[in-house]
Amino acid sequence: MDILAAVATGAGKPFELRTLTLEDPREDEVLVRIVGVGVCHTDIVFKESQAIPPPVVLGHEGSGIVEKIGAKVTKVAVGDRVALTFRSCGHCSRCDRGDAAYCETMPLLNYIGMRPDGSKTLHDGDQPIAGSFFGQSSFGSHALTYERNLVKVPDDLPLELIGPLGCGIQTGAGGVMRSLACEAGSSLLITGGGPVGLSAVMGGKIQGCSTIILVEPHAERRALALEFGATHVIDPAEAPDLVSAVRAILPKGVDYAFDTTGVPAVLAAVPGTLASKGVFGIVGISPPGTPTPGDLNTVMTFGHTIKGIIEGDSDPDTFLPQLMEHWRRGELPFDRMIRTYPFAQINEAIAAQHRGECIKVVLLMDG
Ligand code: CXF
Ligand code: ZN
Repeated sequence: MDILAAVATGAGKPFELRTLTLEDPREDEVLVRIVGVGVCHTDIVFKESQAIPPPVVLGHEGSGIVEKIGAKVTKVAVGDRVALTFRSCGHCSRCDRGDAAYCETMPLLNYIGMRPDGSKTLHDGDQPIAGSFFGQSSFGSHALTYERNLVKVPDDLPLELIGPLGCGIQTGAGGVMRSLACEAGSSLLITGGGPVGLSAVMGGKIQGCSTIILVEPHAERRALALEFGATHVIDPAEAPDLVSAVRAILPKGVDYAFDTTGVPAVLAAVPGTLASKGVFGIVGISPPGTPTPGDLNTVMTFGHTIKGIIEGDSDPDTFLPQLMEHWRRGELPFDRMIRTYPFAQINEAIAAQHRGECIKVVLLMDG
């Protein structure tokens, strides 16, 4: 079938809107008509790094309506409203124990730009176009995806805004609620107040953290963080020494820290803010070659843990419905971070996000 897609053609170049052909679903595949799709920083990293050689259709925070299913698909039916998340195999040692985000075949299923058998789902005339990004490539009017990517969306939730639950929001909220599992009364430092950091703030509030400190240069994001449950905000321009700024609030340091920036200087400073037995969770993508933060003898002496986190250790089938319930109760007002743009304005939307004018972009197909 013909679809409209935003094609990444190279570093520094705008996305190009093109009509492509998308294959019919195979027996284990699901065709979804995309209604909305969030833009995650990872989409930009893949576009600019050309980690998947262009031309490629990115996008991994889609939501929409099931249009066609393969013969072996039973989890969803035509007409279902669905959120799309990352792909996992469902039968390896990690999936078996509920660690889908660390699926043994995660790279193959999510990051290589084609099906694991090497075939490509998208073409521009005779030219194959890379796709299958996160098992979806949802920067398009339609996406081919898989049962394990899909979570049904009840009618009372805004389907067009729900895509970011499948990556950025589950990464931030899940990072704090599942990966760090911050206990009630604990203290939490979050560096970076983008969509992931602000979701972490909401996750910290849900967990009952008694101190939630957010470090973020944009004033509007700091203000939103205070509304979402942060107890303290730090403007790095005013307080460039992170360790003294945090220890002025908590002299013994924080129980948990969570970096969403990937900025090497920030990563290097955070271990100095940790209390004994402190745990430092990392979700920000840093430049290749960035060393693991912390001095090894200090890590050992104070019993620190440095922890890499993917997708907030989410088990999407159970965690996304929990996040939806938190939204219903007003505990996860993620929609307040979102600004919508028509899909055709993808380049303008990303430029506005880059300038810090909006926090989370969601592109609407009928926008
Ligand atoms: C990312 C996390 C860092 C590695 C690449 C994928 N996940 C979501 O955006
Ligand atoms: Zn993402």
